[in-house]
Amino acid sequence: MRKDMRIPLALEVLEPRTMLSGNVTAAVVGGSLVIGGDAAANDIVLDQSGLTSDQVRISSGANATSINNQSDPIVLNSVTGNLQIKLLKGADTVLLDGLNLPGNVAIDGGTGNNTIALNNGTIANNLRIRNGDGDSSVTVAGTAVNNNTEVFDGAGNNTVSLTGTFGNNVSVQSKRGDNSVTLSGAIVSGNTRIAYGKGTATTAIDGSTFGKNLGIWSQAHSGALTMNTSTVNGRMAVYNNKGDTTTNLNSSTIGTNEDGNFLLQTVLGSGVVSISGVSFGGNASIREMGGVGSVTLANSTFGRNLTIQSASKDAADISLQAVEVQGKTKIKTAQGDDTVKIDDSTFHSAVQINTQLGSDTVKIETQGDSLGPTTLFEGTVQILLGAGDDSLQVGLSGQTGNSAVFSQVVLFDGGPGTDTLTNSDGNSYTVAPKIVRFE
Ligand SMILES: [Ca+2]
Ligand SMILES: [Ca+2]
Repeated sequence: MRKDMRIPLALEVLEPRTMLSGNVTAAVVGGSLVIGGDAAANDIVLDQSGLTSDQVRISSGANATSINNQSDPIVLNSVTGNLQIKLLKGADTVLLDGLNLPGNVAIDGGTGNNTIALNNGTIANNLRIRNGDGDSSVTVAGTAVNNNTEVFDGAGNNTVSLTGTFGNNVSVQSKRGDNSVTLSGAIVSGNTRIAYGKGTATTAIDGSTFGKNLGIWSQAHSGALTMNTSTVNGRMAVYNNKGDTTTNLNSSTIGTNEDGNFLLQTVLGSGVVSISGVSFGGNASIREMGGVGSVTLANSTFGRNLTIQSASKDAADISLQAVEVQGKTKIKTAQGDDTVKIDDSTFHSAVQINTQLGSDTVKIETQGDSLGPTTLFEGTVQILLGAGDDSLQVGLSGQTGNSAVFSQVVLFDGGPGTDTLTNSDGNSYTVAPKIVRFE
């Protein structure tokens, strides 16, 4: 209550007012600041405004919470070690506002719908945040953590947002629920690991740099991964075990050298993958094991091999537009009426397209600009259409922009079934193509 408010006498007799949001105890023990909450929804703010570097002020947040059984803020001295906060049950709120701390920070919100935020501070060692079951939110903004950062959420619908500098590894783990993790303007020096339990998983990465590897695991979920204008120096792996997922990677670098492999694997459920303006340093592999799959690659470069594999019995729709692959390219689909389209691309090594069962359609240079770039195959090419009534079209008659150049041995094999080949006049073959099993 503000002091300038006129308080009716009838209310004044309630003073000292009952603290609806409980009490926290705070003490410095052996240089470490130890804060403990109770079963109520505690709400505290820690800051150092106007204090010396080893002092910390603890105040109540908006929901009046007493500290050491008093309503006024308290200042504790000689904080030279760690900070430990345990708030137990209740929808607890804690804000670390501009704190510069010399040791480890561990915050345990306990169960309940907790809100934990760190704003513009420095943590000299590790940061560990834990929430029990409940719908919790964790926000780390403009903060530098010099060592490892770990966030663990229990069951519930949780959000985690990380912005700042993370000096070593980052791990974000959640149990069952609809969870979202956002890294925006984050600079991580070590490995980054994001792991979801069952439920919906939403990962948004924007303007971030990962010094080593980035791994995103989902036990069973449907969800979305979006990555924009970010760099992964090491390897990147995404595993989606169940549910329908979408993956959008844009204007990013994955693997700054040839060891920086990329793997995206969808086990059950449909996978919709869209990659645009991405540079892959190492091998890139996209594997879809179940459900309808769609893979669209545009304006991207691949430093080593590119593998796209659909093992699903449903149709796969694969499109490559203006991609450049240094290593081998392998596209393999299973049952279902699959479609593979390639335009305006350059393949410096061998290409194999194997569509196996189903009435499949392969279209090379059929939908680009009529005067635009051609597709260059500098290595051997094998297009194997497998069983089913398949169709292969290469180029559009009379359009220089829709034609392909083949520099090595070429095999077009229609496989069993009634297959059709349209091989336009504008295509260029160094060696006459071997054409088998087209009717
Ligand atoms: Ca509590
Ligand atoms: Ca709690």
